[in-house]
Amino acid sequence: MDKLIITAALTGAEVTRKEQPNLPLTPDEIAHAAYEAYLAGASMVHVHARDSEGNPTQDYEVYKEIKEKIEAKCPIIFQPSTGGAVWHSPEERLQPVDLKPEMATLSCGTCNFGPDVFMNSEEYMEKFAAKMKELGVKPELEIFERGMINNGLKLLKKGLIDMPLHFDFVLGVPGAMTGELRDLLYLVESIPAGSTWTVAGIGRFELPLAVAAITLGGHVRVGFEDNVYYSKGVLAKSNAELVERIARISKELGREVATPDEARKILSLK
Ligand code: KMH
Ligand code: ZN
Repeated sequence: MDKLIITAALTGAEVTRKEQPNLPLTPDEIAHAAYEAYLAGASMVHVHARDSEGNPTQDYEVYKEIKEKIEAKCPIIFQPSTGGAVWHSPEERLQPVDLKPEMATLSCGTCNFGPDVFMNSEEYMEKFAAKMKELGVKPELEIFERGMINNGLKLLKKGLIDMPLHFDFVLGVPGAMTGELRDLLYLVESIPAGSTWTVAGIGRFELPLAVAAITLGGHVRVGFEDNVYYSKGVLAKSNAELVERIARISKELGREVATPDEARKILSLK
């Protein structure tokens, strides 16, 4: 089994300081949170930018500042979001890809997202994939529902993405697939051999799905984007605290945690 890649999803687009007082918002705060997560065992950060008022933004310059600040602190893999917030246009969402990060997310279909709709038409999935291919950015395929795997495989068939694929199963979003163990098992058995996968359980699904992924040979995403609690009713102190717990459990279960360079090899990053 490969070493475990832990991704820290530091900020997200939806969480507020009201819900999590320690949510990193500014480029300095996000870079500091990335560094703490790296020290705790994360080899990748999934990043959403916020503007000076704390609102989600996909602005190229803000992502550039965050990327540079993280790179100045540690060698963690920088993975910006192209999902943004539900109200961002596809053009806005694509901006961080111009930074040529090693990876970026690529959402593989449309679903309900709480009271909203997260729109990802075939036309735009293809545009996102083509741009990532052109710039040498490896997509992490975001899967919120079973049918989205097929949408990803269609991109593969069209030559817009390449093997080995890397999937992120985002489970437990209200309005999309639930986060029971059977959901994860169904998705894992539905992807092509040779692919890698990680799981991002939302809210109360985060920890049980993470432990399942550790034992199944997958990888794990934790962080305030997905879950602000350490345990029921108890807020986590930091993203790093959530990462540290996963690293500890993984080592207890006999699975070593990957460094960023080891993660680069596991994910076939250039
Ligand atoms: N904020 C969600 C609407 C991604 O980062 O690629 C979409 C999202 C996915 O978070
Ligand atoms: Zn995200």
